[in-house]
Amino acid sequence: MFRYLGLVFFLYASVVFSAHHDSKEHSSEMHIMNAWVKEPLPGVDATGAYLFIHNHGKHTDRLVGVSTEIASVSEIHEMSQENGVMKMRRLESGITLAPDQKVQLEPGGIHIMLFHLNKTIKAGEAYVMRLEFEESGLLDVPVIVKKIASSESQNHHEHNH
Ligand SMILES: [Cu+2]
Repeated sequence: MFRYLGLVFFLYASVVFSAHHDSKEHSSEMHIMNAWVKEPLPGVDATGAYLFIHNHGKHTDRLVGVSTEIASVSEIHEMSQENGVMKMRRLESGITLAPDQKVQLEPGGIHIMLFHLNKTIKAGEAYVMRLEFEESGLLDVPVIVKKIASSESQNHHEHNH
């Protein structure tokens, strides 16, 4: 009887261990924090999404795509200053993260652009954003809608598409 219980425990423990181990081999190598979406300005059918990514894995990985339930098109963009003018361009090859590399997506820097919003989104709401990594695969993360100061949002809006 004790042997039997021991065997059951062993099987249970190995299932838990392998599930944990399995997830560590995949998406949990990527730590995503503070994902948020800027509440769109009235009448604007696009907005930005931001997050912090830390590659905890031993391999270089790449964020190659993003999708959300709130917009039909999501693109990875970068803003940079060229001759005193803020320019926005699409990062066609995504964001590469070496082992232990951290990348902060933020207003005025690298961001995710959401186009063709399919619903009205308001500050305080939460949605799901799906990140696609070349190695780690798909990772769903919660994103919170936040309002930011109008000067900042206008800054991004002026250089909108
Ligand atoms: Cu953009």
